[in-house]
Amino acid sequence: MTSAQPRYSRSDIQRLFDTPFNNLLFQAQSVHRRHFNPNEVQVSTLLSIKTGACPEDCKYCPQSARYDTGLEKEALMEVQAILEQAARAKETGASRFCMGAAWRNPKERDMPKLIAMIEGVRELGLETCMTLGMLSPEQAEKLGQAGLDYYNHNLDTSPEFYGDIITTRTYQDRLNTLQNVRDAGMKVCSGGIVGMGEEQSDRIGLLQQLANMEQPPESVPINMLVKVAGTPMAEVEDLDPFEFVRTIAVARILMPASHVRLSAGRETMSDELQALCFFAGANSIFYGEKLLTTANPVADADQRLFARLGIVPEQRVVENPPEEVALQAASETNELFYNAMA
Ligand code: SAM
Ligand code: DTB
Ligand code: SF4
Repeated sequence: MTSAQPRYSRSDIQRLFDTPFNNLLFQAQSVHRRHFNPNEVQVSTLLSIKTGACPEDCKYCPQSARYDTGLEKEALMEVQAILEQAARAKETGASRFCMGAAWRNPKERDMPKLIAMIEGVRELGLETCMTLGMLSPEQAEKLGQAGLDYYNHNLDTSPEFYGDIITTRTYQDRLNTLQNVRDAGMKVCSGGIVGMGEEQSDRIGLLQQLANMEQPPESVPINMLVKVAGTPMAEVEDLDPFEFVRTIAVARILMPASHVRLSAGRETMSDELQALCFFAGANSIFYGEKLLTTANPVADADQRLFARLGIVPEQRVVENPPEEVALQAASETNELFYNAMA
């Protein structure tokens, strides 16, 4: 552990949540500017590569086999079909392609196909991300070797509230997977969901877990629960939108060098609320009309929002890219994003 990494107590974090809104946002924006260009937002596109029939019981999730959400289940997609979607995401201006599977964990027989996906998406010049459930150290090693840049695995909520949401895997299982991802040299994407009926102390507990990691995640998705009919969480009460903005601001202050992603839930947020989230330090979004199975704002709407706010997509950073990709990398993302607007 680097000695510079602070450890936050619950009361440190409580104090931030208790700060008057304007002061908190000013502090978050000041921290944000020390680490990032405040007018750039990283843009990722998601694809569900294997949909539904998941054996886990996550109460928020439309893909769990335990709830009847009317979702059509689909087997693992073929590599070629995935690469076509990735190429389309690139054309629309995304810099990272995230592939998600409704699995408890990948099976050994899936590994060669997963590796081919990673190699193919990288060859297109996109950053790669996957979220496939739990990973063993060996699986993490193989995916990292294949060139996977990020692995997404969320803690979802505080250790205290976790057992109310998921019973089929433990908090420690999740921490172990994140450690395996780190040990394999990949970047960690880990965050949670708010608006599940949790207390503020659970939002504090989640952020405390993330911020106190030996090395905090490079990417921290903050999802607003998407309430899906048929899941046990379909009717939970809405979270106060200002409390959502506060959660983003506190994440920004606690993890100043991480990308904080304004993740699921944008479909029901106004442009004004999203603008407040960007001011509070959110600097990444999922872009494209679908998340995994639920709706997301269409690309046009996001392009208009970015243009109105003077925000530009962050340039992608591909480590050791093929030479021709490296040559194009500097200007291409912006061009693609704004060409897609025309
Ligand atoms: N099955 C893998 C797993 O759970 O690790 C990967 C896919 S899973 C859908 C990825 C993440 O999506 C979950 O950890 C959760 O944080 C988020 N998620 C799922 N359903 C959601 C919903 N209805 N609203 C907001 N976020 C959701
Ligand atoms: C994350 O934190 N949010 C994304 C991604 N990681 C995989 C998933 C959101 C899923 C929302 C519900 C759905 O579309 O199925
Ligand atoms: Fe399965 Fe992931 Fe959904 Fe949980 S969140 S039910 S593990 S797809």
